[in-house]
Amino acid sequence: MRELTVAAAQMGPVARDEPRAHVVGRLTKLLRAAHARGADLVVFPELALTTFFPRWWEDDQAAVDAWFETEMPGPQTQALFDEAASLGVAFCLGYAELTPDGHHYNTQVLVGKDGRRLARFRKVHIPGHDSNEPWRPFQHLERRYFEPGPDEFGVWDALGARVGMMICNDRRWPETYRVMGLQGVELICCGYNTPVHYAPDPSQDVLAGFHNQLVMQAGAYQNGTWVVAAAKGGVEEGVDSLSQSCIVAPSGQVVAQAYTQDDEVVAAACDLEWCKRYKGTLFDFDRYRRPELYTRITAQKGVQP
Ligand code: CDT
Repeated sequence: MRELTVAAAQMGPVARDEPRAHVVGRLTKLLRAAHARGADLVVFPELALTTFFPRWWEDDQAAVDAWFETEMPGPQTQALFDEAASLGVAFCLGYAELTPDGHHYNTQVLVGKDGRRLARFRKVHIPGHDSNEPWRPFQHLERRYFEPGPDEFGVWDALGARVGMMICNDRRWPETYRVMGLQGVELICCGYNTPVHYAPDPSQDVLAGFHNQLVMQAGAYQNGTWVVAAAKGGVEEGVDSLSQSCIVAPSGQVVAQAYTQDDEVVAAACDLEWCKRYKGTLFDFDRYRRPELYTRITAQKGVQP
């Protein structure tokens, strides 16, 4: 058995004026709680260091850039890296990244047990809109503030596993899982901020939790992989966001789930060999897939009736 104990470190709301140092203190406390439960790897939410700022239109680019990190670790986050290294815990952290040449990405890093960065992933599917839409009770301006990540979904040999990453909206798309599945992924780390109210179609609001689990359970099962997903949930600056952080087995079963809307750790011992039961049978890609009949998936973007 190859076993990895993983934790989803869910966060409650982060206020607009909450200092980074305070947020890092909360993350460190979660890290310690996860370590006390035997975690080898702790997954933190998307944009974990700040409030979910795409809910506001902001004209002043300097004010926008203040939500971004220019270094990782930087002066504010070094303490988290140091604590993780001293505990010997790996972690996955989501943040807004501003590169030296001026690119803005919604980014997640995988950091090893020695505190060194193992991998970096930039969100591929950027949801929401890019213009001010005052008819909405709040904005979802990810498409204004972030560029889509330029790289395909990678999978890395780390922590004795094949580890992949995705960020929030990526988890809704089957291509995300399959591209990683085709690289033998065994564990996918995901952070998310999901407002419960979906202004373009409020009939979906009541289904937010169902859809969250639906996509991750399907993705895990259809690709024979573990999925660990950490939310930043609760009512943040007046906007209710989904919590329900969870760990999903390759069987598609949810094996752990958060029950609060606050800072909370959920953990599970994941048998990585369990992936083979699915990858080697029903979803033996090499034996059963028909890629010659799927070319439309990469050749075409929208619907062509
Ligand atoms: N952060 C993020 O990607 N949230 C989206 C909200 C979609 S509605 C614009 C999500 O898929 O959960």
